[in-house]
Amino acid sequence: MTIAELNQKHAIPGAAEIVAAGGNLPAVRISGPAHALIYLHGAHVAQWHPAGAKEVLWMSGQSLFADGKPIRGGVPICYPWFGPLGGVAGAATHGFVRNSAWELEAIRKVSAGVEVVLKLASDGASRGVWPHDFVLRHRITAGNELSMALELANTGHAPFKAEEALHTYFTVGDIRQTRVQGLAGTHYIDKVDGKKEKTQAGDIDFTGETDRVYFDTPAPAVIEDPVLRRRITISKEGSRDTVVWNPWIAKAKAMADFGDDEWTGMVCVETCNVAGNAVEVAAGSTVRMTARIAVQNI
Ligand code: TA6
Repeated sequence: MTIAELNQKHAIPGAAEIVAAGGNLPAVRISGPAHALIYLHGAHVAQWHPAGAKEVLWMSGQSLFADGKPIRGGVPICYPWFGPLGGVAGAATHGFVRNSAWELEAIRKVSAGVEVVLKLASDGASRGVWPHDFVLRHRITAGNELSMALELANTGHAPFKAEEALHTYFTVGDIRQTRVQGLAGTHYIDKVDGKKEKTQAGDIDFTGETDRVYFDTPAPAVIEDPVLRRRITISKEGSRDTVVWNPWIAKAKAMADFGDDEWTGMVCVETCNVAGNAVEVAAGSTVRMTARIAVQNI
C-alpha cells in the first residue's frame, strides 16, 4: 500500500499518521502528548518520549534505513534466533524479522495512548530459512509509558522452540556514569570474558565493552542516568532473560552503522527469552512477551 492508502485506512487526525521516514521507509508518527515513530520495516520502534521528556530511545546517526537491513537503534525485534545462527553461514544475526516488511494492521486510541498493531506471518521465503509456521503481532502503545507486546502464534501442526528479544537501545548522558540496577545476585554469561558464568554483584557499571546475558531475571531493570538526571524503568512479562550491552570503543569503531564516538551515549537493556529459556510454543497456541518502559526525573 502507498503512504496515501495507509493514511486513508489508518490515520487518526491529530494523533497518528503514516510518513516517509528514514530511507523513505513508511513509519507511523504518533504526536501528542507523547511522541513516537514506528517503522513498518521490522515493526521497529525508532523513537519514543513522553510529553516534556528528552528522547528515551537511542538511534545511531549512521543507521541504515533500507529493506533487508537492520536499523541501528530503537527496538529491533530478534526472532526466531538471538545472535548468530549456530552453524549456518550467512544467516542474518538476530533472525530475519527485523529486516522484514511488516503489515500495519491497526492504529487506535486507547486510554494509555495510541496503540499500533503490526503483523508478520511466515511464508515460503521464511520457511526456507526456518521451517516453522507462525504469526507475529507487535502491539505498541505509546503514551506516558511505552508498552511493547510481542505475540507469537504457532500456526503449524507441531511445537517449536524459538528465541526472541526486544533489543532496546536507550539514550544515556554518559555510559561511564550510568548504572543498571535490579539484576544484583543474578547469574549471567559474560560474552566478553569467554562466556564465563558469573554472579552480578550490586549495580552494573560500565568500564569497558559489556555484553552480558542475565538468566532468570523476571524483575524490572532500572537505568540510573545522573547526567540526564533521569531513571528509566524496564518492566516485563513473559520474559525470563535480560541482555545488557555497550560496545565501547573498539566494537563501535568496527561497526559501519555505528558512529565511532556514539558508544558513550547509549546502553542496551534487552527484554528476551534466549538459550535455555527459548520459548516452546505448542501447535495452535500463542505466547506473549511484554516490555513496559517508564521514565522519571531524578
Ligand atoms: O545484544 C547484544 C548483541 O548480541 C551483541 O553481541 C552485539 O552483536 C549486538 O547484539 C548487536 O548485534 P547486531 O546484529 O544488531 O549488530
